[in-house]
Amino acid sequence: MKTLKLFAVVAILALIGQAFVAAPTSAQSNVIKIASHSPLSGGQSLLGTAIRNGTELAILQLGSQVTDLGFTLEFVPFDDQATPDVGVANAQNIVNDAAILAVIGHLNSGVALPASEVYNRSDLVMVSPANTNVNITDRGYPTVNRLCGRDDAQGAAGAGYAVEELKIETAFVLHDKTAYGEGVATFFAAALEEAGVEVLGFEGTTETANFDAVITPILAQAPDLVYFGGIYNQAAVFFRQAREKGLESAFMGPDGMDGSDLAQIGGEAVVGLVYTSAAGPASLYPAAAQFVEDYRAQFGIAPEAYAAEAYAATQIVINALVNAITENGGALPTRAQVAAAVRATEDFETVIGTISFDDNGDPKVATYYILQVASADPEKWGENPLIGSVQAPSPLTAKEMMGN
Ligand code: ABU
Repeated sequence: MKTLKLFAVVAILALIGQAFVAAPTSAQSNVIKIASHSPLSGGQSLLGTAIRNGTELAILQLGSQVTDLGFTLEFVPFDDQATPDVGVANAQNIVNDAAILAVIGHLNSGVALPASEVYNRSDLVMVSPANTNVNITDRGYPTVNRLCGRDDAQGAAGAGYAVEELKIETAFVLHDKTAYGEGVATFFAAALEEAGVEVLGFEGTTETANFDAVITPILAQAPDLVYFGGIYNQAAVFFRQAREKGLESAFMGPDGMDGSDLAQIGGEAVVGLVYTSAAGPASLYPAAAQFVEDYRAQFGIAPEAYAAEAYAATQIVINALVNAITENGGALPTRAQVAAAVRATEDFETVIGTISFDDNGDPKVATYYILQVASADPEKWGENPLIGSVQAPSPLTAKEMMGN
């Protein structure tokens, strides 16, 4: 009899425990949380921290818009470690906290793609400051939006510069085998070939330390240009070793190069490297001067790429929260209501300019910046000159402009 009673108690405790673990935390009626989700540790934490900081600064400065309506607003940063599995596990924890009504993230498209499947199943809105892979928005999810441009246009913009300004005739294209790196490299190589440039090689590599096996065939072919579709922490090591081995080709890459750690790791080898970015230099954003000052005062460092975009993404989320609460008669809105309010963003002034989303969550028009590394000193990263820019409509906007 005693044993039976014990079993009953254990069974009840197990059930309570299960309910506690599996069920989403129920939202307190007056607590709203905004999460950031980006790499805060590892080799890409420079940009991941910029995303986290930009989100936090906006909440600190603008959160009163929500708290004035009777809610408590909290910031919850998550570290995805630039790793898809970690991002998905975190995403599951995020959707289980019912007070989280929006996510600002990610840095890596390869993490954002699977994590946003989890958010979307729970109607949780994501606003990405940085993810440029075309499939982020081409899935047409009502919860997935981004403030930056797309890799089809970024690849074409880079190729246009390489052909018209660098006048290259041959190129070797590398990528990091991620959704982002391979995607943007594919668009870049296709645009080069369309322009008549001979692409001598198209290779993926996950090597991070010794690039001898990659460099040797490139050295033998001596291309005019080597492009690396990937992120600075890996690419800078490659570029440095390639120069040390005598490779004289021009170097180029996409927005994954846009971090001062490229100069920190690559040194003189990356001076002169041309990179495209979907993040504008802060000096180009008229409203950003105050942001830069405030960011330095708050965090003691200069904002890296995508910090201002994360701030802008949070501006959009806070505005959407206010609209959704108001439309809900002052009560806590559902996640779906917040997602709809974000998607309805139209001609909204942010620190990076005016934003309108199309029906897929792309900005209706995006700018692609072309910059060149001017110094091996990482402190001078913000002084890299802008050497070109291209504006392009999103695919849906382009269709509308054609009258389809
Ligand atoms: N676009 C910059 C970060 C890389 C990515 O989208 O995966």
